[in-house]
Amino acid sequence: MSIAEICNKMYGKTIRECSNEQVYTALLALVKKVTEERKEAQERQEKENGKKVYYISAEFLIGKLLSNNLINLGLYEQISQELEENGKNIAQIEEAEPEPSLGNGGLGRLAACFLDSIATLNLNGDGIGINYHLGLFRQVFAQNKQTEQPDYWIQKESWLTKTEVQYPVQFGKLSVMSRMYDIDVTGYEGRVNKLHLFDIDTVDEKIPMHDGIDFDKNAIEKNLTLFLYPDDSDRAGQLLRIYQQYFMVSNAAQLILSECRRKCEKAGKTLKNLNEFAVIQINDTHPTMVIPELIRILTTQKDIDGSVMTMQEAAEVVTKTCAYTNHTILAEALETWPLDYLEEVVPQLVPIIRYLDENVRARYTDSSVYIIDENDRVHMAHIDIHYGFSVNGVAKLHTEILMQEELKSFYRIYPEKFNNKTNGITFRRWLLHCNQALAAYIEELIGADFKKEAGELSQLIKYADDENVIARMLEIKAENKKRLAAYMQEKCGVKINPQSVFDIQVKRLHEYKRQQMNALYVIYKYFEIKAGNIPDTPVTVIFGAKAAKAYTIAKDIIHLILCLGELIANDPDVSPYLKVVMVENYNVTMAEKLIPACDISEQISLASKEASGTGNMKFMLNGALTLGTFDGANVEIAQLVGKDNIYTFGASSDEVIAHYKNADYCAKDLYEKDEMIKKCVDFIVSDELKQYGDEENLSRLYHEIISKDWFMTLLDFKEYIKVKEQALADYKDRAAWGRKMLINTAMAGFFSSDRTIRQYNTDIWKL
Ligand code: H53
Repeated sequence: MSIAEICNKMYGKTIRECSNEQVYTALLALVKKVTEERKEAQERQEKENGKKVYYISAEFLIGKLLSNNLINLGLYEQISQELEENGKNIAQIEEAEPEPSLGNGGLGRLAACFLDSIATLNLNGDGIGINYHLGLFRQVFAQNKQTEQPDYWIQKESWLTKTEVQYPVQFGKLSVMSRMYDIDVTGYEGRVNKLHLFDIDTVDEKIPMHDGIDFDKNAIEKNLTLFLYPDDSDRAGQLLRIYQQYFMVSNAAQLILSECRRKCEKAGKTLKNLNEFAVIQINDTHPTMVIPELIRILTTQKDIDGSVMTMQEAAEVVTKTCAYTNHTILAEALETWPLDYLEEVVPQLVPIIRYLDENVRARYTDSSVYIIDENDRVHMAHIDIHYGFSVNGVAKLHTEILMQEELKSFYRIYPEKFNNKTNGITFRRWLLHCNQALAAYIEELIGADFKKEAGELSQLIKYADDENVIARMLEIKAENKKRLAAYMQEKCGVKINPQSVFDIQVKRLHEYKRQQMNALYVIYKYFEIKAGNIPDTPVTVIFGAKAAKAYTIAKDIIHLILCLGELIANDPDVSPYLKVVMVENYNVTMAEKLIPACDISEQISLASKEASGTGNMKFMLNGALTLGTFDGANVEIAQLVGKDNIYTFGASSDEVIAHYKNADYCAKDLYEKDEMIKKCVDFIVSDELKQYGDEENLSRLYHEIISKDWFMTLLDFKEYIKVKEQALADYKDRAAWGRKMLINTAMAGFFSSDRTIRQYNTDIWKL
């Protein structure tokens, strides 16, 4: 059926007569139908008896799906043309699609890229997560501060398909009945897999909200699947997270075991062979309880042959089936739950967790590897490492640090479990879709193979000295910048100069990512311009970031940036040369507009703290030059492009780790001894800036920086300025800059998530 037919059937109108929303809904129906046909053909060919990967994750930051699905199903060109012929524009139709905010940052977007690649590589693998009704909050700025609003994304017609699959989930004090919703995951010229999102029918979107997104956290039946990461600064919030996590893994375990039972029966085997049919990838520690939950089920329910496993047998089976990915070394993100919280929410798991811990204690004397510590907190990652067969980090440096520092006592015990899988991104979304002009030009130059084999991009290197090619690359970048400027004007009412350098830092707001260092640079530059040092090319510094609701200093940093933006905009001496913009409610859709237009990609985390980063890869692919520290995947980017095509600075991870060990970093000394540093930091609490902001927030941030500065902003600040100034100076030589851009795009092939997934499959999943 064509769109015209669907529009006619659904609305009795022609495409031209339909609103953009109606055309969107018609396309939704069309894509679902084509996907269904593809699935049926796939099911006819396939005997459902092979091994399958289950990727369990608290976040799947899938973004809008219409264009992604059209591209992957090979329909994009044809549909855009048909729309064009009928007076519609696909980009405008896309605007009608709400973005599901089922994730917060890199971890969730990685999960979405992985699902795309798993399906593209024709691997059998589904995602399992939670159907959050409101996802992450919508960020709204008021009085130069972040406020949080509920973000209702589920509409009557959506990508979700309600299924009849329901499972009972038993908590300590209540039991609920779940329901599974599915989203089809189409691979690029590949198979169709599924993202299973679990929910409960009793959830109440109309539950009263105070102060944006505060609600009664005790009404579990009403709020269980309402929000991603409800505020956990109090006990009720932490309990709610445990409820959510157990809900996710209880459903996962029931789904996985029911699928595997069928396969085992067919093959004449028992669940003792679980690992021949399933591999479970545990994404960070949020799904860790799947391990004790599976053990609980296997030791209480009958196996196919009527037997019931002993604890030891079940633990062995589960260990062979589960693999763990670590995404951070930040202590705050490595979850530990108080045993009495678990006792309250999931009492049935506590004896199992105790058993697992006793087993560890019987084998090892080193108390740092125990599961339950002396304060009766349960270390979730320790469960994963002891009772999983694989532990991976997400970039070379990160894995190195896990093995040598953070998890070294585990590495000593299980060297064979540790491996690295450097993250990747799907080029379908992050090049073919978001930068269509560049993708088309690349195809003109080297053919279409790079779409399936990202490594082919390296063929571009042969054009590194071709003036015409470089000129065209620069032209495409300039067009993308104009497009972004028009979009920002239309959507946010913000005017930016497309002739200026676009310097962009978009990511979650966190002190370790050091948005505050970039803000201090803005202050430096403001002083420079005031002193008559006018930049050759104006600079637009763009930020995008949400801060967790209870993360006070992060919100203060947002406040600082918004105040600086206003101060500079109001200063006629400075505003022609410097502009600071913080985009509201930064999300995947906004990233797709910003990244193709970027000149300088800010990746300035304190070395050792950013496990990998994936934004860095997206920017590089789209021809932005990285301004970054030797952290996470930046290290691998630097190796690939060579030092002339990246701007690196700052203390190495070894130096940083040594500072922490010796406790010898003192921000106050740096502040007091360096006039320029002092001048910039003092500006945070200056009268000029206070006109635009709130004394309390600004002085709290000021004191944090001079007295604590846990992520060593002042340590790298001066070198950061120097290297950023160098980048801005280099920007003037357009041909030389264009050459660097080309080299970045050419070398980005390694960062395709297809490569990452091939490695997961070869080394871990073995599907
Ligand atoms: O995961 C990304 C990394 C990034 C890391 C991020 C992440 C979250 O988004 C959330 C929790 C967490 O532990 C880690 O910060 O460096 O690129 C995907 O691996």
